Amino acid sequence: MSLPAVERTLIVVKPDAVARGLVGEIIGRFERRGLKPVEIKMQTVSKAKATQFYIVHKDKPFFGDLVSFISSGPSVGVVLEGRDAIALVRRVIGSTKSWEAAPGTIRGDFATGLLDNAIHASDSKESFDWESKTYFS
Ligand code: FUP
Repeated sequence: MSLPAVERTLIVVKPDAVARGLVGEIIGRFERRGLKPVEIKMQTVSKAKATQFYIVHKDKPFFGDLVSFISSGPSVGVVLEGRDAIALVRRVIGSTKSWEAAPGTIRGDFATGLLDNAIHASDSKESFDWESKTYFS
């Protein structure tokens, strides 16, 4: 069986998880799965940057809440590199809906709501390209 290709993806430890002191715990889970952090940045994103970051959701009813939440305090963006990184990271973070996220996933262990779900992760190469360019700008 051939191994999957090496990819890069972006995770953002959201303000709820940063406030609760979970940065090391969350990044550590990816490192222990063999994913390597290759870029890292902590910042409180401006509303303007958050609007660009979440532009794919601009017509959704929860867009304003999403922008306000991600810009409500410090967050930590990390580019992770590894085999099948995009899909692997999505498995490690768990379902978007915190109440459905399986125990043992990051959201299953730490998410407390739909907005305060501890972590964001790119779901495709295209979203990684856009989100990493925006977050690290
Ligand atoms: P995910 O990629 O798992 O973060 O999920 P989505 O891209 O579907 O959603 C992005 C963010 O919007 C999530 F953090 C949760 C939030 N959201 C809502 O607040 N309401 C909804 O109905 C759907 C998503």
